[in-house]
Parts: sequence; C-alpha cells; structure tokens
Amino acid sequence: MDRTDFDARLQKLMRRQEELVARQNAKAPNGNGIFERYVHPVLTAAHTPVFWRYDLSYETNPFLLERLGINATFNSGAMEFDDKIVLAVRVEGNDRKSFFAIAESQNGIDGFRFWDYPLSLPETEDPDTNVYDMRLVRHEDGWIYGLFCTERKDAKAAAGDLSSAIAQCGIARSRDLKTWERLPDLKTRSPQQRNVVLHPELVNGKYAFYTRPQDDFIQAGTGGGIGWGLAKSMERAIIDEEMIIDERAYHTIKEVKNGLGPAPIKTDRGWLQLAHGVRDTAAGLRYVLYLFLCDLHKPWRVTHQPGGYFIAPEGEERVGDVSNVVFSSGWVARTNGEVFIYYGSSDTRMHVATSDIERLLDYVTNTPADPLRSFACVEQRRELIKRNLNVLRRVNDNPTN
Ligand code: BGC
Ligand code: BMA
Repeated sequence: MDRTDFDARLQKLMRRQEELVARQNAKAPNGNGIFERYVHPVLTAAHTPVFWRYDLSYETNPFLLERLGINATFNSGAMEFDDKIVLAVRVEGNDRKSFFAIAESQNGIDGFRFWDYPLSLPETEDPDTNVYDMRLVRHEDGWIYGLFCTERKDAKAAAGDLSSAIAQCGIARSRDLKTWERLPDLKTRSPQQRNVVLHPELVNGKYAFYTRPQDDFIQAGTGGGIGWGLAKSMERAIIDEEMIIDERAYHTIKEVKNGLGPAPIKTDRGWLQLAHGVRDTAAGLRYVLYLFLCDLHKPWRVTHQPGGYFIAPEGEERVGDVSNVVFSSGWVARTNGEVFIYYGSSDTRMHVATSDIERLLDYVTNTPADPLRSFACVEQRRELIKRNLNVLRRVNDNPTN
C-alpha cells in the first residue's frame, strides 16, 4: 500500500468508527410496559477505538493491518460519575483475555465513548489469568469499589485438564476511576466465588457482600444460590459466615445457577435487586435476568419475588459467542426516578433498557410469585383471565366513544 492509500484507508476507518459512536439510539416499539428496549446495542467491539486495535504508523504497519483485535464488549458495571453515565466494560481481546475499560455517555442511551486507555488493574502476588464482570459501587465510606471475578488455573486439576479454574472475587478501589488500588481478594469458605457484589452501605458497622458460593468452577453443587455475608474491613475482606438468601429451585429460571447482578438500588419500599438465573438445556446454558425486593432495614431478607424472568434474550441478543445469554452487572437510578439497565447479550455486546423506580416497584410487588407447578400456574392465569373478561365486558357494555 502506498502512503496515499494508507492515509485514505485510515481516514475511512476513523470515519466509520466516529459514525458508529455518534449513531443515535431510539426506543424499540412494542414493549411490555415494564421496561423499554432500544434498537441498537450501546457498545460493540467496533466501538473500541481504532487506535486500540491497529498500529497506525505507516513505517511499522504499511498494510494497515489490525494487530490487536477486540472480540467483544459486554457485562459492564455502571454508575453516575461527573453527571455522566460511565460503564466499566468487560472488553475481551481476540486472545480471550478480558480487561476493563471505561466508556462514558451524556444521556446513557447512546454516544458511549471509551476513555483513551483501558484500566491498568494492579495484580496481587497471585496474578489473575482473566478478570471479568466488574460491579462498580459508590460506597458510603467514600471509595468507589470495583468487585470482579478473578480466574486462575486450578493448580490441582488433573494432568491434561486445561479448563478447570478457580474463580474468586477480586477487589479494587478508586476515587477517579483512573487510578486503582488493588486489595487482597475476598476470602470466604467457598472454594469458588463469582458474582460477588458489595452492598453500598455498612450493615451493623460492617461491609456487606452478596456472594455466590459454588463447589465447582461451572457447577453450583451444594452452592445454594445468592449468599450474604459481612466483613470487618475491605483491606482484609474475610467473610466467616455466609447464608443463602435467594435459593436456586427445581424447574424455575434459576435451576442450575443464579447470582446477583449489580449492587441494589435503594427505594423507600426496600432494596431493588437485579439478578441472573441459569437453566441447563440441550443447547447449553440459558441466562435470563430477574428482579426481587429486599427489606430496607434487613437487606438480606427477600420480601417480594415475581415469578419468571424480567428480561430474556430476544432477536439478535440470542446469538453470540455464548448464545442465549443476557447478563447484567450494572444499572443506574437517576434522581428523577429513571432507571438505566445495562446488560450484555450472548457474551458479545452491551445494551440498555430503561424503566423507572415506580414501574419496577409495581412490577416486583404486584407480579405474582412463581407457583412452581403447572396446575397452580394455570389457576393463577385463570384468575387473571376471569378478572379481565369482566373488565372487557364492562368496557363493551359502556362504550365511551
Ligand atoms: C468465562 C466467563 C464464564 C465462566 C464460566 C470463564 O472462563 O470468562 O465468562 O462465566 O468461565 O463459564
Ligand atoms: C458467567 C459470567 C458471565 C457470562 C456467562 C455466560 O459465569 O460470569 O461473564 O456472561 O457466564 O458465559
């Protein structure tokens, strides 16, 4: 390629990327009333800066080849920061290693732009092989914490088993989202931890964590669901006692695994919680999102849990590197009550859905719980149908226009 072609191709790459970042998003039609989807994902691998992927120098890369490709952008933490919405995005290189990078947007639904550099997250003395799924929490102690999954090869795996790994909860903190201090990993009695989330407030003067103990890297085993535990400090976070607050259950959306999503949103009726539930199918694991409400003064006590899922993969969301997955580790509640729910689809891209506190509280408190048996589900639906037919009859008897 001569210099002129190189320059032209570079211009084109930059322009295409700028167009993508500037693309406006819009609400998708035909929602269910509970939340709105959007027509475009908020982030894809193509949203990462061209200068993260290409060597832009003619001298060292005369063919303008991509050198360090990005495979996916998904499962992001989220928070308000300097009047903007920022995402701590799980970015995955073509080499399958994930890292975190901040992308910010003014309105939370489009225009997400990555900061120039991804986070340089310090390691502990036991280096992580892979880090992913960061939950950002502005804690009442004044720090912004990022809790994430750190994964290392299982040193006890049988010879030839290159897949078994140990997942644990890594902890880092920052004031400006640029400089990060790494703290020791969380210690619990469970051999595996994923989806650990810091509660934003102290509870009885201690740091409170939602956990997800597992016996095995993939299988929950006796790991019963979403757990809860307290630690005296973040500098040496140790949970001695973990109790399960939201159990897995047979033939539900959370039969094989579940885990908390982002940190809960405080409302006057309790702590609003977003979680994922997993079931196994002939086509692999299916991940959906569900909501529940916890007591305002006892955040470990579930007070309401609607039956079934809140968001399940749909359309393009169904397909990707790990198909049939939606996963959320970030949401933002604005002071005007608006809620931005950020979710990754199929380990490939990031989406936003919007709702508001009032609607979500109505949904969690008035949607019936899962009755757990087909017969009881029919009864539940017949009762709704009966009431509705009466409503429709009244409407038909008294047409207003
Ligand atoms: C992947 C995660 C996945 C986990 C369990 C990890 O190696 O990076 O995305 O959740 O395995 O399947
Ligand atoms: C989980 C997660 C997610 C991922 C999902 C499906 O265990 O931690 O990062 O979306 O698996 O691969």
